[in-house]
Amino acid sequence: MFRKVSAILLVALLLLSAAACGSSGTASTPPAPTGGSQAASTAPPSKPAEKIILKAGNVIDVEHPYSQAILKFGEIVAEKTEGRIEVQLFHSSQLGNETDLIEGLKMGSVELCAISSAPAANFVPNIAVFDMPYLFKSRQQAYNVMDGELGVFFFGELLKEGVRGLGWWENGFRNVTNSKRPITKPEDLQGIKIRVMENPIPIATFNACGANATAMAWGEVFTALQQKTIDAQENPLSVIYLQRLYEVQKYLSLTEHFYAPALFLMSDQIYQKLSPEDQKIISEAAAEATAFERKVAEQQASDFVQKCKDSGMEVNTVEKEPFMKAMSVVYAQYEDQFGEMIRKIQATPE
Ligand code: EAX
Repeated sequence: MFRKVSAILLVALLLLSAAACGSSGTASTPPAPTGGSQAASTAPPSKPAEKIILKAGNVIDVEHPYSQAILKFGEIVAEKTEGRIEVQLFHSSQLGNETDLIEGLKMGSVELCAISSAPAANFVPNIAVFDMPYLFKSRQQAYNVMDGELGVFFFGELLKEGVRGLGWWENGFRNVTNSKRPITKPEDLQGIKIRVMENPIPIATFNACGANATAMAWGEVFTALQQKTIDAQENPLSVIYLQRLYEVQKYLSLTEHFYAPALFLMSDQIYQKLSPEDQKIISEAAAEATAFERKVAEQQASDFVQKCKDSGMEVNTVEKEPFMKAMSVVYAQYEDQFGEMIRKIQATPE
C-alpha cells in the first residue's frame, strides 16, 4: 500500500516537474537562445531549430509609435527567420516602468524595450544632455545628432551597462497639459504641480519657471492626474492623445520645450547568445524599424493636435521665446557637465 502511494506520488511529482520544465521554454521566462541557435547550426538536419522568444516592453499604448515599430520589427525578424525568432510586445507597462525595463535588460529577464532616453540617465548620467530645454531646433537636427558621433558614443556607454542600442527612436517634442488654467507664458506655470520624467534636468527646468516639479514613472501619472495629486504633465502629442489625457486634463499648451529621443534597446547578454546570423538579422530589422518608427511619430505629431481638440481639450499655441528665456537658467547650471556636448549638438545641421 505504502509503495503504491509513493509510486503515485512519484508519478505526480514527475508530471509536475515536466510541466514546470515545459513552461520555462515559453513566453514567461527568457528562452535560452545560446542553446537554441547554436545547437541548431550543429544539430542533425531532422531536428527542428529551437524557437527563440524575445519579449519587448514599453510603457505606452499599442498605437504609439514604439509599439507600432516593435510590431514591425517582429514581422521582419519572423520573416527573416521563418518564424524561428518571435518578438512579443508587452506595451502599457506590463513588464514594468522604464527604469524596470532597463534593469530587466541588464539582468537578461527582458530581451527588448523602447523607452525615452531620459530615464536611461539613471544608468548613463550624461545622456541627460538630450533633455535640456529647447536644445534641438528640428527633428531632423535630432536625427542628425542621434545618427552621428554622439548617438554612437551613448550606445557605447549603454553597452558598458549591459544594454545594447539597436536604434534611436523618437518620442518627440513635448507639450504641457494641465487641469488648472491655460498656460501661454512661463509665469502661468507658477505653483503648478507638474509631473516630469525621472531625470534631474526636467525637474530643474520646470522649477526654474516657478512650477513644482515631481518625478514619477509614467504608469502612475494618469491616476495621479485623476486624483489631482498633480495638476500637470508634459509629453508629446502621441502620448497625450493615445493615453486619453483629455479625460483628466483640460488645457494643452504647444510649448515643445523638450525633444525626447527614444531608445530601442536589447539585453546584451541575450544578444551575445545569438548566432552571428541572427545578430545580423536583429540589426537589419532594427534599422528598418527605426525608419518606420520615426515616420509614425512624425505623422502622429501632426495628426493629433486636432484629435486632442476634438476630444475636448483647449489647445493653446505659445510664443516660445519667453519659455526659452525662463528655462535657460538650466544651461548655466549644467555648463560644467554638458557645455561641450551642448555646443556640439547646437552646431549640428538642422
Ligand atoms: O517613453 O514617461 C513619459 O513621460 C514618457 O512619455 C515615456 O517616457 C515614454
